Amino acid sequence: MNDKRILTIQDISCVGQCSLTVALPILSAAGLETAILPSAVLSTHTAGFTGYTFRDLTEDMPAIGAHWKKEGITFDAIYTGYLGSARQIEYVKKIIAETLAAGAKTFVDPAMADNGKLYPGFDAAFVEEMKKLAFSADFILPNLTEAALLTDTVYRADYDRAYVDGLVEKLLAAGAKTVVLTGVGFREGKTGILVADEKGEEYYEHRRIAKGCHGTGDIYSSAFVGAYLRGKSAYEAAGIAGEYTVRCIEYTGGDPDHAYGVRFEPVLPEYIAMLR
Ligand code: PXL
Repeated sequence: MNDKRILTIQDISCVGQCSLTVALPILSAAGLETAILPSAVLSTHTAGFTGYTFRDLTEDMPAIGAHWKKEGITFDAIYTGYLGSARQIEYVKKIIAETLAAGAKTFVDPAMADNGKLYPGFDAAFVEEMKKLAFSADFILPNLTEAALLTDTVYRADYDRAYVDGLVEKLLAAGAKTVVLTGVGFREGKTGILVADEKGEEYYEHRRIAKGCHGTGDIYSSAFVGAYLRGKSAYEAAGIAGEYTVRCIEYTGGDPDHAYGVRFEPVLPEYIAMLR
């Protein structure tokens, strides 16, 4: 395997096991040199904590991008997650345009919403900017709420196959190349991932742990990107990331003292084994 260098752009939530504190170790475990561009620094993530600090790093981005351009730095893949502001997305697109190596892939997790609701601090203007970034990427990894927002579709907690297929069709029609739609379950006790592109779709089903856990979207996306860049197909990477995420949730075991995230670290050896 050639060593690959990936850039990931998402926030630093200092405490809370999400975003960069999850992406860096998982991408490293996949054997990738990982460069980072923090979109914001928060004392904790915004789900379940109150009074967190939030420093938006939008203003730092143009100079960081200009320095990388001057140094001739390029990346073999770029993966974006939680971003700090709608305005920042313009800078992110410029940095991608200037630093993406020839033939390199982009992955956009439009981390902005879940369970039918935008995360605190995001609004319709952010969604409009996110559409531009998402629909220019090689891979988008939305959950059902994000897919509904990106396609101006009413979110339905109670959905059927026709609703999900409608979301996927709209995402592809809007310009998405490969859609990795997460948290799609059609049967009791099961959830899964729908991988779709213009050639068709494949569904990977796995067991569903009843308790919703925070940070699992970031674990999933990071594990997917790592597996894909290690040479797995999109469908294989979707399955590996799904299994790894479920194992992390199982390992955490619903511990009430650990409600802010999942214990993904001790399960990394299983992820590495799945990559072989
Ligand atoms: O896991 C997504 C995420 C990332 N970063 C921050 C968040 C969230 C979800 O709430 O608050 C700061």
